[in-house]
Amino acid sequence: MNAITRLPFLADLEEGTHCLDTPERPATRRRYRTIWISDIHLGTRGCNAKMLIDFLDSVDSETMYLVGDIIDGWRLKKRFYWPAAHNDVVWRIMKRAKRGTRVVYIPGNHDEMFRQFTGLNFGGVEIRRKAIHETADGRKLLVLHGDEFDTIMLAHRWLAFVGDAAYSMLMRLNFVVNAVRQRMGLPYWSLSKMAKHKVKNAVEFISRFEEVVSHEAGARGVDGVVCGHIHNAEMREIGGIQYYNDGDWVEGCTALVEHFDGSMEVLHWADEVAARSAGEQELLAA
Ligand SMILES: [Mn+2]
Repeated sequence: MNAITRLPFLADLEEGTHCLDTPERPATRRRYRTIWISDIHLGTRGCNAKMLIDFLDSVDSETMYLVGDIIDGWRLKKRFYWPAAHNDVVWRIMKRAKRGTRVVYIPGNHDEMFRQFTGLNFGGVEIRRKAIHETADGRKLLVLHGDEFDTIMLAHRWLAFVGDAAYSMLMRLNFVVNAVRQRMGLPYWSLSKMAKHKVKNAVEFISRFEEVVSHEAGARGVDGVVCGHIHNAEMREIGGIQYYNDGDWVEGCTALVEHFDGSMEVLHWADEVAARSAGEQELLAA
């Protein structure tokens, strides 16, 4: 809790004033019915706050869901890291709520210290454990972070651990094999096969998570589910349930959006920024 009370925006909130380090771009914003973002991990070096600030200044919506791991309380407790850009992200979200956007914050496992405020309204931001979102075309989507399935995933995590143990054993074996090969004057033996084994494990973990979440959502009688947690943006149908993951702002820089007709889309913001600057270059050349 200590790290949280040290966050500078809490003091600013009481005064009701704050100067943004990066001023808001007053450009006309692309409007969506709903925006979902998660896994921002403010308070860590990995967080891509610049990209997120650009996103927040470019889009607007009637409703915005913050689907967990917004602030990384785990890391903040170990080492306090809070640059101006991270404060600017929080303030942009607070301003949005003040302007009339419905902002729903569903804390994840890294910001679970905010779960104790479930049901409260924090400067216009509703804090919920989970939510049911109804799309413009009448579908009901369960919105939650996704760490609640970690216990079910434990069985798989154990398998992944076995994979890890096998991997480190192979590494040791590889060392011995190569020492022998060197003595015999043979070239080094590639590790690529083991690397592929690791990647395959990650892919299996992701698809298993998606199946577990979809199955649980189906049991709760909804049409689909929106989550985050595994830092992998996706939208696909699994066993008649629509699975949506809004990704993250550490590597992926992705958001999930609902258009006004109820159709859904994953936005890849790094691509949008690249396309925009390419367009600007063309304009300059013309
Ligand atoms: Mn998480």
